[in-house]
Amino acid sequence: MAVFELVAAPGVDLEAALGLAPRPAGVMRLERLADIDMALVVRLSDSLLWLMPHGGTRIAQRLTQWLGSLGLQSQGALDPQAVWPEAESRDQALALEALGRAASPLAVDLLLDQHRRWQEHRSQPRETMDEISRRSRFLNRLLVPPLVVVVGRPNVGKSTLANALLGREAAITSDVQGTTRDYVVTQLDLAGLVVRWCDTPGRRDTTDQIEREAIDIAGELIGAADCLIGAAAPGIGWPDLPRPADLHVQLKADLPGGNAAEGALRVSARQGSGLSEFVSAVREFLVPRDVLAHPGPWLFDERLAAS
Ligand SMILES: Nc1nc2c(ncn2[C@@H]2O[C@H](COP(=O)(O)OP(=O)(O)O)[C@@H](O)[C@H]2O)c(=O)[nH]1
Ligand SMILES: [Mg+2]
Repeated sequence: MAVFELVAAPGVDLEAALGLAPRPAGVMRLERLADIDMALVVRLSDSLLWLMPHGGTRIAQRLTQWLGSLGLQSQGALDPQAVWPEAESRDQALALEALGRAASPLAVDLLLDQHRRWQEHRSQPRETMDEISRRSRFLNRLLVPPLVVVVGRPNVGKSTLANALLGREAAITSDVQGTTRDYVVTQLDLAGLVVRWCDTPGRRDTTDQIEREAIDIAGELIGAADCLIGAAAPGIGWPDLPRPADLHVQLKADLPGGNAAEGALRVSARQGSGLSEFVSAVREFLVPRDVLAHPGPWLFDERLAAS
């Protein structure tokens, strides 16, 4: 799924420009964008808005056109060598540009090495462009933060987990089931990999309008997730999901009675146990270590393939 990251110039109200109602930071909503597509929309800060449209490449192109017609310029429209005249090559100029928008600290050293790697590849290819492309799909997650969605029944400990990873009280935790009604999205640094972390509210069967919308968002999110995590806890079973979870985590591991499913990680967010193993597992799923360590070039920008 495409992600549009919109950065506002000072004084620009992005939501107003897009014809959307203002929303609190971090709260995800499902919106219709100019009759083009439905999209998950979340504002991360005063100047940062993410659009995650449902549709594929064609829809993404139409959205890009629409955003252009609103005066919102795409970064890819600029000539990198004009912006980075000190770059030794076009590859290096592209790398410097990517460096400016890379979300993850892990991207820095890799990007700085790309000029050399592409030079090597262009003089003596060791891999096909398809192979490079396949690895790059993982590495591109260092530029645009991948979407991690945690799903579990109410009270399983999802928000407490998010808070423990974040190290501050961003999400709301409560003993009362269903009190966290909103989908809360935050950027989280998982040992060098920055992700969009989505804390889902507890799902309940109800005809209530807000709950209905929440359930629609859940469907979109589960489809869009780069990493879907199913959560259970002692006395609280696994959630029913429309597709298998990528990872399973047993929360509240400090409490007795958890029947750890095979391969499930065990975490106590309250005591902090199992957190670093959990972070490693999510990171490994999204950007495997062998991909990070591979010496070949990274197709971090489609324009590299053309030159
Ligand atoms: N013993 C224990 N309790 C926890 C742990 N994590 C969360 N809880 C408690 O479980 C309850 C529900 O947690 P919450 O994070 O709001 O669950 P959510 O509904 O899945 O978001 C709260 O009272 C938390 O304090 C844990 O690791 N150990
Ligand atoms: Mg919660």
